[in-house]
Amino acid sequence: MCITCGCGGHHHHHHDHDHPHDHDHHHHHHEHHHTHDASISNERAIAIEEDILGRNNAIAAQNRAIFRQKRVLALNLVSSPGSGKTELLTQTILQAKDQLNMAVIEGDQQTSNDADRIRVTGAPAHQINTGKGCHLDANMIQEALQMMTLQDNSVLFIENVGNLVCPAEFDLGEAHKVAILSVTEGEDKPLKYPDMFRAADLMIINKVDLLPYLRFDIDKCEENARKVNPNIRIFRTSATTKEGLDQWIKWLTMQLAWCRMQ
Ligand SMILES: Nc1nc2c(ncn2[C@@H]2O[C@H](COP(=O)(O)OP(=O)(O)O)[C@@H](O)[C@H]2O)c(=O)[nH]1
Ligand SMILES: [Mg+2]
Repeated sequence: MCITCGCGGHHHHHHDHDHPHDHDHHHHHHEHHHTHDASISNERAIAIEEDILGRNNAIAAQNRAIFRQKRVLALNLVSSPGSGKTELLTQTILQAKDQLNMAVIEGDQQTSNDADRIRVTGAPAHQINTGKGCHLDANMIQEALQMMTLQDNSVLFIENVGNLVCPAEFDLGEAHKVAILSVTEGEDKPLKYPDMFRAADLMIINKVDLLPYLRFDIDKCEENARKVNPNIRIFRTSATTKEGLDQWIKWLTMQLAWCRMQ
């Protein structure tokens, strides 16, 4: 749960000031625990979590309506830091730019490095800095959309903050979450971070060019992912050698066609 990592702190403090009576009423017996996050009651933590996620989902639904209206295929790319999200996007854009209209929203705690890397390809990129935030939320995407011009029938890649835990819980309005796992991370990660691999419709196993140098059992990795999510689609890629990119681009083209028929 994202709230347990502390990133919900700001939200619930505001909330306390906005609606003090609600909480007095519902959580009267826990009143003395309220001052510090560390001593937050379980029951209250769940109430706060539901509240934050409920508000996020409402904004995500608005984003989804915008994407639908413009026939935009929005994808939420989630992974740990360094799995190759930006590199994969850069190479995808270079390889597919004659066939597909693509734009990127980049999420990182600091810097505009990744948006700069994307812009080199010629595709538009908008950078969001989350500061201490460990994930993007639907409101950040809504604000970014107001600063971008979304093309009809285009693909919008949203590169989330590198983190295999918190982004699983936050719907941004995307059509699919795409989980990227690189082969240097170990084949057990789908089992250790099941929420993320359950939330994703597609897993990309990246950096397969490094397989000869590692003891990474790629079949076992796929088996582990299917254990937590039997319906997950899986592609194997290398952003460096471009192996497997054609398959991924074909999938994008098919998803976009599907989007246009809705
Ligand atoms: N060998 C290899 N390196 C890769 C591949 N994809 C990305 N990298 C490298 O991995 C590092 C992290 O990539 P980056 O795109 O910044 O990852 P991100 O943090 O997920 O956006 C960079 O040094 C990339 O050059 C790949 O397929 N093979
Ligand atoms: Mg990146």
